[in-house]
Amino acid sequence: MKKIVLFISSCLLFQQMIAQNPLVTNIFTADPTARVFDGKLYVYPSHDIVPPEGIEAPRFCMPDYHLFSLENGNTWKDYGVVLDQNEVPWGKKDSYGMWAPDCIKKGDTYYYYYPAQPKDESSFRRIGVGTSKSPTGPFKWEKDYIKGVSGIDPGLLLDDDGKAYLYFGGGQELFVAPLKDNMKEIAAEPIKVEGLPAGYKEGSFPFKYNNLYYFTFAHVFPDEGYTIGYATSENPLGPFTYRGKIMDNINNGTNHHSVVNYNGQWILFYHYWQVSGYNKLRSMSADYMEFKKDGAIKKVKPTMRGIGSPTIGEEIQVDRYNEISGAKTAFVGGNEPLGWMVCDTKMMSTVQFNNVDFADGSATKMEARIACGQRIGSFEVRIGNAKGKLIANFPVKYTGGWNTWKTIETPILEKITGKQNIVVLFKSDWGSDKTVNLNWLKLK
Ligand code: FUB
Repeated sequence: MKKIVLFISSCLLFQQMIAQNPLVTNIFTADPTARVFDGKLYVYPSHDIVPPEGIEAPRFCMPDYHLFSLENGNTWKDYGVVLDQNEVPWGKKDSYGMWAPDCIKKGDTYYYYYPAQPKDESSFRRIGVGTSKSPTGPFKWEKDYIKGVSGIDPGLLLDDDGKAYLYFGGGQELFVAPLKDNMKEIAAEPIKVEGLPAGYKEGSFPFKYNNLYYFTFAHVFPDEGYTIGYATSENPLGPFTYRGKIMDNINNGTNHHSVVNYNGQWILFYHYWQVSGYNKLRSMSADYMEFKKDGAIKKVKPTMRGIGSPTIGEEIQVDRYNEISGAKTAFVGGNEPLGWMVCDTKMMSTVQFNNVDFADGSATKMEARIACGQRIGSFEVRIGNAKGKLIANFPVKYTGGWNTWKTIETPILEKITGKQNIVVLFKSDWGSDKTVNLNWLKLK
């Protein structure tokens, strides 16, 4: 165990410096439910920990919940523990079973739903609820669990007519029940969510788009493992029609997700274990999602790039690219801080990085961290594509080798504002098969 913790600590240190995905690296986070409240993006995940000394972990070791908000488009603020397992009024003490939660707003009240192991041992998990006037709590926890509901992974839908529905469960079948106006009791017996494919399912997450109800869920295919699937219906209670996968299996132990529209862009939140290398210490991630014209969801591929939007003064880690052509990425060597670089940059190779925030256009210079092992070359930064507007030109010279790093800067040639996709175009004047190794760019 000591070895696992040491390995994880060194990974955490590394990830903190360069991370875009996963979203946070100071703790492990799983089952991310993202919500937008009054224009601000919040995430309500669960929390994986390394089992404390002497604790026999019950599958996952999950003692409490944190919650996060997105600040300045790029930083996740951690509000600390919102609920500890031993504060659950009806919960079994030290059960380490605080699995996937959800939070929604009705009127001026926020309702936080969570599963936990009940002390009356009446079920594997029951679902409790707490209320607050703020999305970040503190929440007032109901003394008892929601009667008539037994299962994991609450997913909430608040319909346009003010009616709310609680979806939940894990197994071959998932369930839905309408809630009473008080949001703390079910208004009718849960029914099976009809129309879903065979196989193990969990992680219910419903939402409504273009008057269609989308029911999304984690779905295990025996020969593939965990995927994220979706089904649609014209009725929140179903029956639904299975429409396919949103995310293929990503070699994960589990996957669990949510879908949110933030600033006009759809985002899929999910988890992965890229930091720990261990499928019970997961890290939440997010990538953009798109709909087709017929309402189908395009499959989302997990990226390292994620949804971050670096702005003036922040490192643009170009190895977290959106597209790359004629170049590769590799681990940085030499005396450089740990990180990754774009390398083997052939003549006219490109790397594209989306959503760079030029803000009010006050940046006048661009910095680059480079290493160059040949005599001369250059790279350009353009807007949109390789033929787009030229905004910066970096001549490069021998820095002492491909692992000898130097920060160089050049003027930004035109005032650029707002969020832009940038393309770096590499040019080798000597016909060499590589131009420069590039660690990061920065607007100044
Ligand atoms: O995080 C614990 C459980 O693993 C969740 O409740 C499931 O959805 C799966 O992600």
